Amino acid sequence: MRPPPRIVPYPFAGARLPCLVGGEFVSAGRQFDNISPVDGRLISTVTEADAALTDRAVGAARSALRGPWGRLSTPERCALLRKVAERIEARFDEFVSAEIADTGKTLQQASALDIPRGAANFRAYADLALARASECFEMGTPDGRGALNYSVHKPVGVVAVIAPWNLPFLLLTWKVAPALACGNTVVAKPSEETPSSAALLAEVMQEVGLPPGVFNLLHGFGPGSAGEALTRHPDVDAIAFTGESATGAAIMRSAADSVKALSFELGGKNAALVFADADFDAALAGTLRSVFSNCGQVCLCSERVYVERPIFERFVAALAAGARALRIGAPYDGADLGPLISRSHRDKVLGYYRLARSEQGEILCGGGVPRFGDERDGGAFIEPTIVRGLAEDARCVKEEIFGPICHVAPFDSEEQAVHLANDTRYGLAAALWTSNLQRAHRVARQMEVGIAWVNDWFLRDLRTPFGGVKLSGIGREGGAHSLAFFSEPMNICVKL
Ligand code: NAD
Ligand code: 6OD
Repeated sequence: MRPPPRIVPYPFAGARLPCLVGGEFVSAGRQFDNISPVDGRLISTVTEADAALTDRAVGAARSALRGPWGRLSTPERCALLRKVAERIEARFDEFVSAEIADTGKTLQQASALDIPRGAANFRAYADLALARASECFEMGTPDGRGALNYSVHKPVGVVAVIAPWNLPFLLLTWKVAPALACGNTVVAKPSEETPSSAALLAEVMQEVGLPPGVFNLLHGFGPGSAGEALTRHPDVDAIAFTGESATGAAIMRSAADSVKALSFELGGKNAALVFADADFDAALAGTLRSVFSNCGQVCLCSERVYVERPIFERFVAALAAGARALRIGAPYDGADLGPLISRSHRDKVLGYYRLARSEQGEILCGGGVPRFGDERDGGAFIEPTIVRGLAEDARCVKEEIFGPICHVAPFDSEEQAVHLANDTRYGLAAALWTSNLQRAHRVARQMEVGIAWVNDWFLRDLRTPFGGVKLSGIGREGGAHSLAFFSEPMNICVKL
């Protein structure tokens, strides 16, 4: 068991965060502000990579493929990845502090989920890359001597990794680790909202002695900035992206001319189905977690909760009571819920709160902004909110909101539950709550999603496929799936 984190100051207080290009930290050029969502204060400034710096980073990554990195064996590369995990753990408190400063998330979450998962991602992919087997097929030939086919895995080349702000370190390392384990070089771009844990990761990469250009870090925005420059760059071979579905579409357009390989983890409008035979208390606690974790800013969060009619009123009353009891506050206050990522995201979520009212929804709890009477009023806090009574085609039921809100509705049969859950353009995750194992399996199989949990939510084994269908993504990451995306298999046929 890890000891509770020490609270340390934000490592970049008053500083300007650099990019990392070809093994050098670069702070020249334009900069942008990094604002705390807790109180609206400026916490640091950040170097914005332009097209020229992006080009330098891609060039450095290309050269590094031909340098010492390209000659390392898989065990040597994996040993370096383990050192990365060790250095993250050695600087754990700084990582926690950096993640909290950018996002306002709770100390509990940053120290139990976000930062440990970053280190775990490097260890998991070191293990998986080492354990990976090659295919081998013996074949017959007319001369009777036969031939042997075997596959080797080569890196894809220069990989762009573009991450969102909600689980910044977890999601960036989720792609950087397998990309490096497979021998690629990486140009990473974290969200403009959350540059700090990525900046610490760049320091760690230098500390463990990764050759220059193997890991490059660019800060900046999407359109007209580092994100677009990177995804258009002709010398980037593959893009691993997590973010909004609309951004995925824009990246596809940018990447089309140079026909890049794409792995996309996109948005969700996930359903939870609570059957009357579920363990009531477990379903209630799990649903509260699946709706409100990280202030509703997890792609897997349930924004639509369907409850079987016999327990609907009781379950909804308990859910609303649970939501009202959630404590909203600053990261170190021991609160359950931090702020949203920014004021502009809060405006978007509040827009949906208003829309829910105008779409004839009944707000059961929340629906507004909490007032603290202190500096937190300058932040991006919002009330957890539950709505009922919306039509199934209401925008609040159809569109991803990405905040602490869900709509609750009853269902009367298994068939209806399946229909309601699947009646969406998204297809990321579902949570099913039932004590009937046959039903659980039957219903889970019918969910049009990439991930279904039965009697839990966000329980992760890093070897399993992760991703979505429909608007929720392209491809799968996790375990062998990530290794497959970040490698080019090549067959060698030896005539015997
Ligand atoms: P976003 O799409 O706005 O931004 C994600 C990243 O893409 C950022 O780094 C941003 O700078 C960059 N970007 C934006 N426009 C770009 C462009 N035109 N070209 C290149 N890069 C561009 O997403 P967000 O608001 O940071 O994150 C929230 C979204 O991410 C939600 O929709 C959520 O569901 C989704 N998400 C999905 C998963 C998943 O695993 N499926 C995980 C986390 C978040
Ligand atoms: O757990 C993971 O590996 C993962 N990719 C989680 C994504 C969460 C979305 O916000």
